[in-house]
Amino acid sequence: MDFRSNLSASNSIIKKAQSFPGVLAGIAAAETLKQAPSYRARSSVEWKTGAMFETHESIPWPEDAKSVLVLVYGHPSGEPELDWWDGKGTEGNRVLMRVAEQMRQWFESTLHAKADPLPYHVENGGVFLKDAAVLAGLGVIGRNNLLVTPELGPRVRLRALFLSLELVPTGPIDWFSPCEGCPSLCWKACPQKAFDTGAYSRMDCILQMEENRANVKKIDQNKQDGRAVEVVSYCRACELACPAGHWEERPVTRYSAKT
Ligand code: B12
Repeated sequence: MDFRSNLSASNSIIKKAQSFPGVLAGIAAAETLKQAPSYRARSSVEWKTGAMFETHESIPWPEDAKSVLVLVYGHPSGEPELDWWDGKGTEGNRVLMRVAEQMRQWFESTLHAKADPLPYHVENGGVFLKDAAVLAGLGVIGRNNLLVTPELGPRVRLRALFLSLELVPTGPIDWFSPCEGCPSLCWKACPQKAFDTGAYSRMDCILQMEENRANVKKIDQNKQDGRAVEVVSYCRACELACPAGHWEERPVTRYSAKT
């Protein structure tokens, strides 16, 4: 595929992905993602069922995985239910999975190439989504250790697909520095003081998650029969404290492939 058609393919993929309400999208090169910081980091933190991602390197990516399409869905502070874990997943994640599947069908029928919606967990064959999003130009990593987007700050959730086409990446960006001049509100907000050493402590954060799971919340989720449903509302203190992004707005189309 020559450069011009490659560029126009990137643009039409982004345009299609962003036609879904509330979705932003970007493209990263799979080769570049393999070198990203999370792939270089080592950890074997135990958490109930065992190491959370120590096996991630043992799952080889498919050879035809050339690009990664990253999907971003806003979880504004005013829609907390998108983030509630109901035992099977969260509503926000289900939205992203539906969009990923529709993108797969569109990609295969329109561009006649392969698209693979990826699992969420790296140890099941997924990718490190924050790194992929940064490389795709969707934001930067903030002091809260999260992807911070210009549109919604860190209040977003991510999914990705492998694409079998080599495409022009849409990032990274160099014009967005949300933490500059901020008195680290995210660090101060953490109930476990997980940033007290000046870096994110995964172990402290996990303790908070365990506490959240022990405190399920009852809500009338099923509006038809009014049945109470139990959900876990995981801590979001470090994202909700972040002043970056336009809190009330749903994102607008911003991205196009670089020339
Ligand atoms: C395992 C996991 C957890 C674990 C461990 C987290 C951890 N960071 O280690 C636990 C359960 C504790 C957890 C907690 C949370 N998580 Co979590 N988690 C994941 C998961 C599945 C993998 C993350 C991982 O293991 N990373 C590897 C470790 C080694 O690296 P890391 O700590 O993330 O730090 C790396 C990056 O910051 C990167 N990096 C740093 N600087 C730079 C610069 C550049 C240029 C690049 C490219 C990369 C980069 O390198 C670091 C490693 O060196 C991802 C989904 C996925 N498939 O990616 C979601 C994910 C990261 N989690 C998410 C969220 C929202 C949360 C929570 C807010 C809880 C919640 N309510 O959902 C907290 C926030 C924690 C925090 N402040 O980091 C979102 C993040 C969205 C965002 N805006 O960034 C993700 C992407 C899932 C999603 N649904 O979209 N999580």
